[in-house]
Amino acid sequence: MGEQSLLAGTKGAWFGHWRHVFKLDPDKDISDHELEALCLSGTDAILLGGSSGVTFGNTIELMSRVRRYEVDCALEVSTLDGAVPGFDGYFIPVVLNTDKPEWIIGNQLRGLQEYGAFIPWETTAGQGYIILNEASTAARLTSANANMDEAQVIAHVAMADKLLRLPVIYMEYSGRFGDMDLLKRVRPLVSQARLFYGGGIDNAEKAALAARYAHTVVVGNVVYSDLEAALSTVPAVKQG
Ligand code: 1GP
Repeated sequence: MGEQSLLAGTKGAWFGHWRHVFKLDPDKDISDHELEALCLSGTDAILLGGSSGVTFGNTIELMSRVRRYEVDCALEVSTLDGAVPGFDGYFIPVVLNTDKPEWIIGNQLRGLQEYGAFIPWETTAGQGYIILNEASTAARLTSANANMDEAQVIAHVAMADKLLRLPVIYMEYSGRFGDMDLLKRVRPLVSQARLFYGGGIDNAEKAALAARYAHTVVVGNVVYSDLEAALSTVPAVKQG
């Protein structure tokens, strides 16, 4: 599937060309050697984000290490503490499948009140998170209703893409490889957003599968457990 289904708004966005992303957790250790391999791998971006333990200090430290390389470096702002200036871009997650208003607009409003004057809007985008692994930290933290049937997921996709017109829809299975049939059925329903997929990609085959349907494939945990496998996902996505 090509990029033709994307309307100009998202296609021209600062993240609109990303096919492959490594997501790094500022709260986890990574050596200079490993970081260099990731930054020079050909990935389109290094995205910093995590569900717990993210602070100003560990975020700015990891950002400055990634900054030695030319690769795009963006931040998912999931805590007020971790809002650090100097990134190429910022994502503001909005959890769509939770009943807890603080994860839909509450924390975001607090952030806007506190930092609104400093937000670089040209390079800031809302992410509509659909959290689909009930065992993940993100699901537990946000009380996400992760056990949804297909019709419910599709309604959430329509909410994000058509009603809210969010620039990113993020099918998040963090820690578990997701339902590729569902991802396949979601893809043609997305007309203006960029569809991110993340969760459980720990080899080239899974990366290639996800890349068939997602615009952008996010690879996280395997970076910390098997660097070679993580690196193998880059050509798998890019050549797919
Ligand atoms: C996590 O979607 C990302 O937010 C990637 O998931 O860590 O399971 O690769 P994994």
